[in-house]
Amino acid sequence: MTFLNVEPVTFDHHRDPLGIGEHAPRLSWIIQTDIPGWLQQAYEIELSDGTSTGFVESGESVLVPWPGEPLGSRERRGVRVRVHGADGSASGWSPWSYVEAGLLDPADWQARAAAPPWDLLADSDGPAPLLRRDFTLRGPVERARLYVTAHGTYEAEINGRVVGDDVLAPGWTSYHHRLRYRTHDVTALLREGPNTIGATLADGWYRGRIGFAGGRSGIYGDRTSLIAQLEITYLDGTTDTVATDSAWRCAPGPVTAASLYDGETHDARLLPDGWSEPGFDASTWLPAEVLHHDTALLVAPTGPPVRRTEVLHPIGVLTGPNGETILDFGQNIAGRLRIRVQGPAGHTVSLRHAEVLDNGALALRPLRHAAAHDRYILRGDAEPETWEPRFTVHGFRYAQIDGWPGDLRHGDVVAVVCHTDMRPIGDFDCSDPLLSRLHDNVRWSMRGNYVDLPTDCPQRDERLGWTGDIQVFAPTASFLYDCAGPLKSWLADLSAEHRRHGTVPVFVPWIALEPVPDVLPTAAWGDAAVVVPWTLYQRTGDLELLREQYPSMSAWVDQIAGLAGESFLWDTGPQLGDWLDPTAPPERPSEAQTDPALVATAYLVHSAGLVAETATLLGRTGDAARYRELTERVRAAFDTVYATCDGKVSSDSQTAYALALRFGLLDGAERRAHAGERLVELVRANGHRIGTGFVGTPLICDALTDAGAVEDAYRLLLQTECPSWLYAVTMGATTIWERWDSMLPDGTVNPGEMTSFNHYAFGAVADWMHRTIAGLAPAAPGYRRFVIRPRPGGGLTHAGASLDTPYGRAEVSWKRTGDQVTLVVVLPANTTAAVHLPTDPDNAIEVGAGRHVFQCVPGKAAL
Ligand code: RAM
Repeated sequence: MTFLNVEPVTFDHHRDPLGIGEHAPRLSWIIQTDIPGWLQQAYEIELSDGTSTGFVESGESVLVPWPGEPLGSRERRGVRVRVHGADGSASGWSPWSYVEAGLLDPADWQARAAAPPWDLLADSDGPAPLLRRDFTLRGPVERARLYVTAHGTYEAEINGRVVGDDVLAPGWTSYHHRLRYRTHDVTALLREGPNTIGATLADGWYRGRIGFAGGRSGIYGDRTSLIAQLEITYLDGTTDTVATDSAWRCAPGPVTAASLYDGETHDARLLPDGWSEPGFDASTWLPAEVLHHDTALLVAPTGPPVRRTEVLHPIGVLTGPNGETILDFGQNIAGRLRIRVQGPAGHTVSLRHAEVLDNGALALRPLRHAAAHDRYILRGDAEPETWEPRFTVHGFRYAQIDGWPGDLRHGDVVAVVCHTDMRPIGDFDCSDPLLSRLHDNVRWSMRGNYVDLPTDCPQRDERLGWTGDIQVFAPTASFLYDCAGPLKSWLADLSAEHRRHGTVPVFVPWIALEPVPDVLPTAAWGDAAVVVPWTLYQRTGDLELLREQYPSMSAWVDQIAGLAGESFLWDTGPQLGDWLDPTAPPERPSEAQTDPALVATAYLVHSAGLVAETATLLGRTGDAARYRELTERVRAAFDTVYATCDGKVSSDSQTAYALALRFGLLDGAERRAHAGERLVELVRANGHRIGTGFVGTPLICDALTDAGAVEDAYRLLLQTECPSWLYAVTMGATTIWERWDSMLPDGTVNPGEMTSFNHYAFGAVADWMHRTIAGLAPAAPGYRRFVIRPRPGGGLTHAGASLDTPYGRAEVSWKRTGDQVTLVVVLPANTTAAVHLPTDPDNAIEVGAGRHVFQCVPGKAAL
């Protein structure tokens, strides 16, 4: 008996399709079957409103256009699907899945921006006031939705219960252009009769201090406000709306200071008992002031919110040089502590955070102007009090606990990991424990650097959406997590900032900070405008995303082509270059070995080529021809100016060759071969230690592999001496470091003022591990087709990767026994693959869905 089932339909890139912003979300489904080589021939979609497509002859099962009437605001619809196979097989209906639209029209919003009066605020990062309102429900409720956001960060409550499990809502978008709201199903929190809704409101990114070099406060506004609209539908079909307005009342709450960087102070004695429940006396509370807000800026989320995703217990209790109690959580994370404490009223417990220790004490210098210091002032209850800060987040592994009353017991202090709750989809594992740990570290750096947006680091006074970092890391990010939804939102911000500033800022959302007050085009950073959407298209098959980003993608290339002018070389203006290559002086990270103009011109070729391909896909033939010509001209200029006739490239550095080879910048097979040989020579001469910065690092292992030197790529990757990927692992790293030597071999912290222990950029090599060590790579957008080409080496005895692709789960693993390699490939339904056996990498075997086992013996055909 075979089986053929369709999993519940999913909508666009939503993890939870409640309150979506699309009128016509695209539909995807995964087919589970044991029929080998199964391919879809036709599908039928049925909507709960009776719409049916009938059988549509089509193999598409990913991001299929919405087949019915567009959704209206608040509208909910069920969807199910069944499929026919090319072999005549037929599935039953999938279970129903439901999608519900949010408020799609700015006119749907009645909520005003309710602002606590000045008296309740400090300059910035001070108290987080409470807002509340009582209301009465006329009868039993059928359904209720809370549409909510804020200028600031908020936590909402209804009848004494916290609404949802979002952390740091509404997250950070480019608030000048877009402010995300959330839709919560709050039906179960309401009851007939008296009810209360309330919220705690902190400054967050909107009004709090953000940015390096002292940062700035009040960047988006000097007043925080809550924007909330509770819509109730009664069983009898009538409705009521309770929205923020001047009827809301405000008072100080227990949070007396809240800063994203500096931490939170919570005085539990100040919590008004029952403040978000009916019957509370709020007569002394001050009326909220109603401020203008632009409802056109409100957007629904495209991905999941930040949540608490894991709890870690300390693995050790250490004593610092002055007798301090320091907890070691064994893992560098973004998050905060949760404490359970009992003691006298008014007693303060202090919590400080750091990523590493310096001479046994917390290393606070790398945090720069981020105090990362939380304080809890006890209420003095008879029962233990539990507290976790709500309006801050820290990057840490160690925490110093001061003022703990009594003995600290197991379970009293735990670390709560917080980040965007993306679905983990990809994994890698191999026989080398250091390499497996490196991969874990990459994943942890992704987790630590996705607190609502892709950041550079989670701990110091920075945490900005640096474009270059995600540009190099996007292929790895999109393998480890389903981050298409979150990145789609960030790219919408990128486009908005791009339009506003006339170029792509080096970080998005852009905030003007000394010493980079101006928005200047910067190679490899601004190229995120092109590379990130292109990468997501490759990994998800989302062509609409390319269409949305196309104006920004093409405008970026047009601008740079303009700067390059007649010479077709981008050799003007300041650049970050091959940032943090290991030879750059600690205080001057852009002074790399590789000429920044060479990097910039190489990236122009790369981006112009990707825009040409995008234009072709979008049917813009005129643009496609123009960008192809531009690509060729810049490439030719690069080749003439930066390469000799025998394939030697200027700067003569690992990065220069990696760029020239991977971006296809050199004419002639022989010259390319010479360039490859020179790269291998350089890598060997450097004792297989890494010589690249942000730009070269994601490319070098591929460049070596292409040059026929896969063993050199392995030796580079498996190197443990500084600088190398595994050096940090041997030094006990649990995340990827910003610098190759963030910690020096003697265990001291790098003297550079910019030294983070959680930066994902150098972790970009994980993409090579997935595609080349394990051999799992897309050959068509969305992994509709795979290229399986594992390259066993480096003394590994086994390796493997798995990925939940848009079509379902794919797995590749190999195991070496003597000179024989067993390769196992599992492909999801409706996909095909070209499998290149390690013993015969130049030829491909065609396979389809199902499990395939190959015994590869050198010199023999596969079994
Ligand atoms: C640092 C950031 C980031 C990098 C920029 C250029 O401040 O941490 O990683 O992209 O500089």
